[in-house]
Amino acid sequence: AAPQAPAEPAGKPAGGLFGYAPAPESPAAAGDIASSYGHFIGGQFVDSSGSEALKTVNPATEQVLAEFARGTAEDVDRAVAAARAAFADWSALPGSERAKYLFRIARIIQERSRELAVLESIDNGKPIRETRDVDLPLVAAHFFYYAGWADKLDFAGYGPNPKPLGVAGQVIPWNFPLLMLAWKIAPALATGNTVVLKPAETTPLTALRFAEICRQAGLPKGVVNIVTGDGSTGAALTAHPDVNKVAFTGSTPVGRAIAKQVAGTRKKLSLELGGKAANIVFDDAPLDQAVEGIVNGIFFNQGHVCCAGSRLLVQESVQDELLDALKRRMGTLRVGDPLDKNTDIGAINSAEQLARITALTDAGEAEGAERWSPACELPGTGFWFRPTLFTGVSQAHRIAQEEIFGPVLSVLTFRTPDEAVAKANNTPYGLSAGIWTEKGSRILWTASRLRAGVVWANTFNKFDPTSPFGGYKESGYGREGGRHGLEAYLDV
Ligand code: TAP
Repeated sequence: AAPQAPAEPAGKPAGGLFGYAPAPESPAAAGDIASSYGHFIGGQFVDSSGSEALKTVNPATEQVLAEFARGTAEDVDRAVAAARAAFADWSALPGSERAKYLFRIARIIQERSRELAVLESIDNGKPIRETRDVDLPLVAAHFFYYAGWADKLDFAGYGPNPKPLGVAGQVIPWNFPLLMLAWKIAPALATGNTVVLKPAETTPLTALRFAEICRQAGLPKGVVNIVTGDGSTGAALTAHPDVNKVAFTGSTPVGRAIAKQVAGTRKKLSLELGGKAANIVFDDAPLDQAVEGIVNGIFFNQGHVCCAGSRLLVQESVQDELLDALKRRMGTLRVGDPLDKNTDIGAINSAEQLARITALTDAGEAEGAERWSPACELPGTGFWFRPTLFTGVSQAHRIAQEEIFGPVLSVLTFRTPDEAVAKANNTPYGLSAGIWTEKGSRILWTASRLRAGVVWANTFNKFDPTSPFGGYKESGYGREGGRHGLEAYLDV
């Protein structure tokens, strides 16, 4: 049955900013994608001031899914003005009232999770098993979690009555489109900010569907605005003089450009950038369990994961045993149709990303590392890459230093724990790491020496909205998630 629009929130003032009625239409079915989309500004879908349209394709079939507007500086200006106009009333609402909207959004996401999971898989290429069991539950959990904070900000540790910043300009990547949106929008709204968000060029559809959910939830106009486009649209947003807060997730080069742009302004900035995580396997680790963690660490979401365990550091004495088991397990991975529930590895998100992965793996071979992949079948059309591992990798190799952002694992070895730590820390990044060992003391010893924002022990790629996430070094600064995630949106 189609979920019903929820009742109006209690205590809602009539008319004005709050006079917006929930959209009457029933939620579209999963496959119901419009042929073209405008922006979502001031609570309505509007045409762009420009005439340029971009296309989003299904990376598993290369078919065009929809056209969408390439946001101009004028579009961004309109969206920021709408967010500014909404800010006074939204920030003045009691936290308990803002929480009701967030709880409502979270519930609608749960109700529409199948539709959203399918849409995300079609637009991004990721397996439906992941969108259904990982992305969507985490998206809803994030809204539920920050809804809980909205009326407790006085107790968040930032003193009494902490103030929102104003209008947040948020730019997100394509690897977890809806989850990155949730990481950005939920804490911003809970703390009383209003938002203009730009989704990535290759994955705009779930953000646009989220705009419908904002209408269904009766969210006041202008509190959330979505402007689609490319890098120029993102740059217009982060450069806009009436934006108070810039939140960016994406590549380190773009993050660096934004940091320069924001320097000397009064904007508060948080950056979640790239990574090159080490997954460290000690000789006492339960190897079967470690193999599962390594596979999850690098092949989850096609390796399009900033915190992917893309470097395996294995203790020399167990290298042969571990690699034999890992290769056997990689041989069972199924690459193919993202909508097939048995698929382990879906499509690479774009032709450009496939070209980047191909170039870096070619460099790995040229530099002398040994490449191995199981002989799995790949579909004829679409963008695909076999799960791949490289042995004989040295620390100076590009595949040991640069983020590949694909299903490619670089294997290095170590003899002592000190050597493991030194090698793990020997990259410009510092986002995450994994440790596999039976010894609790070794977990603590190693974790305290790793320059990584997140360290997993005997697991990998585990996320929870209560837990802060973010990097050291060139992986960025600021934290998202948990109580720490509030700070990015408060004047503390
Ligand atoms: P980017 O090229 O950096 O793009 C990220 C977003 O920024 C996109 O929406 C992009 O628009 C936009 N953008 C591009 N140029 C811009 C500019 N000059 N000013 C403002 N915005 C601009 O990264 P990507 O290729 O989408 O994502 C992959 C990278 O993101 C990887 O390096 C990955 O590690 C990192 N990442 C990090 C995290 C965390 S949590 N640390 C999470 C996910 C991804 P277009 O899409 O139109 O180019």
